[in-house]
Parts: sequence; structure tokens; C-alpha cells
Amino acid sequence: MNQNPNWWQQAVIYQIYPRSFADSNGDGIGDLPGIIEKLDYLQKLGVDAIWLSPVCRSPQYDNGYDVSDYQDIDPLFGTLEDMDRLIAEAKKRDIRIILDLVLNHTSHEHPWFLEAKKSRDNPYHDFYIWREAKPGEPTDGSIADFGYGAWQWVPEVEQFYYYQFSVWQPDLNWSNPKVRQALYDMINWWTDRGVGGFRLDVVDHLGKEPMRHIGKAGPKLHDYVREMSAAAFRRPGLVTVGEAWSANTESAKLYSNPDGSELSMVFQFEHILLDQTPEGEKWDLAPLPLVAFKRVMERWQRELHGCGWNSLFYENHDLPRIVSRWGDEGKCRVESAKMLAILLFGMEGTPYIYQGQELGMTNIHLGLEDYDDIETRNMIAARRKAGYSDESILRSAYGRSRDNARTPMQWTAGENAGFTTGAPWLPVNENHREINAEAQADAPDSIFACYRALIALRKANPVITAGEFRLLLPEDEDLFVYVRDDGKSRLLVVCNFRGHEVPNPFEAETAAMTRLIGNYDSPMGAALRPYEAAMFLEQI
Ligand code: TEU
Ligand code: CA
Repeated sequence: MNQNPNWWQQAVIYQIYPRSFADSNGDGIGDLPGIIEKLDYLQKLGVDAIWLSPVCRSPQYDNGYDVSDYQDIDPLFGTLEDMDRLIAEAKKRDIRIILDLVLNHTSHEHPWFLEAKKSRDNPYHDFYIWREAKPGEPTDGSIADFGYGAWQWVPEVEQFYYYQFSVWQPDLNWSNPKVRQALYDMINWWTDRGVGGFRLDVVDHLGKEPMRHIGKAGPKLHDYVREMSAAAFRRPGLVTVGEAWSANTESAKLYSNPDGSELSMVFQFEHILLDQTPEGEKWDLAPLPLVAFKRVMERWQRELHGCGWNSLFYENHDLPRIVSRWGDEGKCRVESAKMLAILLFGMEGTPYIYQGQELGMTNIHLGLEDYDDIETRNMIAARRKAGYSDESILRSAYGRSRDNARTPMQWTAGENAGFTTGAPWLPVNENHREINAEAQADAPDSIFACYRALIALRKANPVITAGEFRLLLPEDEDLFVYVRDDGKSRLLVVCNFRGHEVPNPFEAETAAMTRLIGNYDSPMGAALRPYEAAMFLEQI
């Protein structure tokens, strides 16, 4: 195991969505023993840590992002003993386990909430956020992320409780020090059990003050994060990553301050939000504006250099598959998936691979009734009510539904892609016959092999961790080209973002450099081929 306290700056993290990764007992739902069986596969890929989406006890209204017991494993996924075994087996392979901490809200079935709603003088009442009003009175009009109102009436106490996501996810009252202390104790309990780090779900929501209408962050947010860090995160080698949709480069420098006062790194989405229509509705798709994308990536690379740390990602369990989104899921699937990988893995930050991304897994087309995700189902209901056609609703779901990333992992060409011997909880993508781990893990030209090589290259070339970033050809509409430079070596990354040939301004320059990796066998010529990409190195 890398003992450097900042090991995560050289690391690559693999995200597992446990429900969809590997099912060991045939109930159609992935589980912890299933993950243990696949650790050799992950070791072969070369990842340093696994971020597990929530596996704590939960009624699963939001697939575990609604926790009813933070200190137990949901029986769907296994037991605490399975978790101990996973931690130990992963450690044998130099892999750390990162848990997903959902601290903004609990499930409505959490014992704290069951107590809180009994009476106003219950000791847990103040664990949640309440508002005085009579039934039928207008609420503050804010809309929860999943499409419903943000206040819910509880007759027993004649008050509304506040919720940011679904009605089954009441928000915790972070201004109550008892809430904070209970959460810190729980985090330390997990660290004592051997967990190597934490991903903090919606960390930017923790300081909100819903009664004051002052936006999401709130003035106390960074005080809370610093307090939590002092109480629970200053443990040797522990890595922490904060999911923050609202982060900008300024707040990111606080979240990921190199003095360790808050978190190790931030997981922000500015680049991922660029392909929406100008109205900015996530369900309405638009092509990626490449020049704007380059500008955003450049700004994050330059502004955090030396004073913060970013995550590098395209996919997670909330986002569509990148090859379907910004690549070509058809004829150039392999080339475009590799191009996107090469582009991201040359940058500064900690790369994340979401399960199946290393195989070039694609989006799925489900029928309107087959979507499982709560956010998608809410969208379908709202858009039907607003008069959208089924055809247009389906188009949005194909492009953006969170279920695109949640279909079962494609292990083999066989039945149910080798994910389960039972009936999978969400349909397996038909294309598993062609796209699967078995076909790729040993194939030298596979997308898997490309990710594996990129991980090894990051370890072998310090310039990728620490070099300064410089964007070339910022206004070019087709190419994404940049340089990393640490005074000793210079890395050049050239990517053609298009499915057609584009003149190559770097033919002469790259001929003199060492090619570290590329997505075509033969050297780059006068024209870059569709989605052609390569990384070059020279000593200076
Ligand atoms: O997501 C945070 C979040 O803001 C999402 O609602 C996001 O806007 C949406 O998923 C985009 O489609 C986190 C988790 O990653 C997500 O899975 C949870 O549902 C959510 O928090 C609530 O815990
Ligand atoms: Ca199972």
C-alpha cells in the first residue's frame, strides 16, 4: 500500500454501484460477496481504491441514499462481516475501500426521524428541520431536486419537515450540534473498522438555511466541514472527497485546501453541465460545445494547481454513459471511448472510473414503464402532466436517465451478462454479447487495456500528477490539445473530438517525441483519424 499521506494524488479510484456490480446469491441484486469475487479484476485494472455507493441499511427509495441505519449493512448487500471481509480482501490487493456518506438527510425510516415526528418535545425533534404552518397553507415554493415540493406536513406535530430530495429523505438539522456529533462518532466508527476514506454526498448542502431563503451553501458550511474534518478526517492516510454540484474554483480551494483543514478533494460538475440547452434543464439535451468545455477544464486545471485538488470524471451513478454522450456509441465506440480516457487521464487531479466505463458500456433504451430510478419516474410523471409527448419524454430519458449508468455490469456474453443467475433488478443491456469484461480483460486492443495502461502511465510519470497545464489551440472547434510540464519533462496530449478526419498541426512535433499511448496502431499522420488521440513525452 502506498504510504505517502497524499497517496490519493497519484491514485485512480473506481466507483462501484453495488446493486448493479455482481450478484453472488441469485436474487438479482449485486452484493458485497459479489464485489469480493471481482477484486482480482479490479487489481488487474490497477485501481487504488473503490468508492462504494451506499450499502448501509436503507428502505432503498433512492437506492441507499436514504439511510435508516448508518452502522449496519443492508441485508440486500450482505452483513457487517461481509464488509469486514471486503476491507481485508481489498487490502491484500492494495485497494482501499471508500464509503459513501449521506449526511445531508436520512431515510424517513431512520429511528431519529421516527422519534422526531412523535412530538415537538421529543429529544430527536430538533434533529430535523421544521416549519410552522397549517395543512394546505402555501409552502415556501422551493422545489426539491427530485421534482416535488420541499416541505411535508406531519399531523402528529402539526409542522412541516424540510426535504431537499425525495419526501422519503428528510433533511438533517446541521445547526444542531448533537446531530453533527452523532454523525462524527459514526464516521470514526467506520474508520476504526478499517475503511480508507469517504465520499461525502451533497456536501455543499450541509450548511443550507432553508428558512432564510439564502441559497444552498449558507454561511456556516465551511465551518461545519472544518469541524467535521477536525473531528473525524485527520486520520492517517484517510481520503475524503466532497460531492459539490455548486462548487466553483473559489469554493473548491476551500473544500480541498492543501492544509487539510477540510477535505482531500472536491468532486464538481461544471464540465458535466455544459451540454444542456440554454434554459439549463438537465433533461433537454444539446451537443457539447467543445470550446467552452476546453475553457472550463483549463480554468480548473490552472486555478487549483498548487492550491487545491480536483476529481477527474465523466461518469457516475447519476450520469449517462460518456461514450453515448460525448463519443460515438456506434461505429467508433472503441476509438471514442479511448480518446475520452486519454484526454482525461493526462490531467491533474484524481481520476475516477465508474463501473463499466472501462469497457465502454453504453446507455440503455428502456420503455417508459421500465425506468426504476426515482428521479426519472418523477420526471416522467411531471412531463406527462405538463403535456409532453411520450416520444419526447423517452428521448430525455434515453439521454439523461440515471438508469443509463445503473444497468448491470457486463461481465460475459452469456445469460444476464454473468451479473446474476436470477432475474436482474434492472434490465441488462442487450449489447453485453459484444461489450463485456470477459472479452476485454486480456485483449491488448480493448478499452479495458487502454484504461489499464493509462493507470500505469500515471504512476510511472510524475509530470501527470504535478506538471503545469497549458491548453493549446483554445479556439479550435475539433481538437482538444494540451501540455503538462514539470520542468523535467513535457507531456503532450492530442485528441480529435470528431468522427471525421481533421488536419493534424502536430505531425512534425510529435514525430520527435515518445508516444506513450494512442488509440490507433500506426503513428499520427498529416490528418488525425476519427477520434484519434495520443499522449507523447519528451525530456527537457
Ligand atoms: O446526488 C446529488 C444531486 O444533486 C443529484 O440529485 C443530481 O442532481 C441528480 O442525480 C442528477 O441527475 C447525490 C447522489 O449522488 C444521488 O444519487 C442521490 O440521489 C442524491 O445525492 C440524494 O442523496
Ligand atoms: Ca444478491
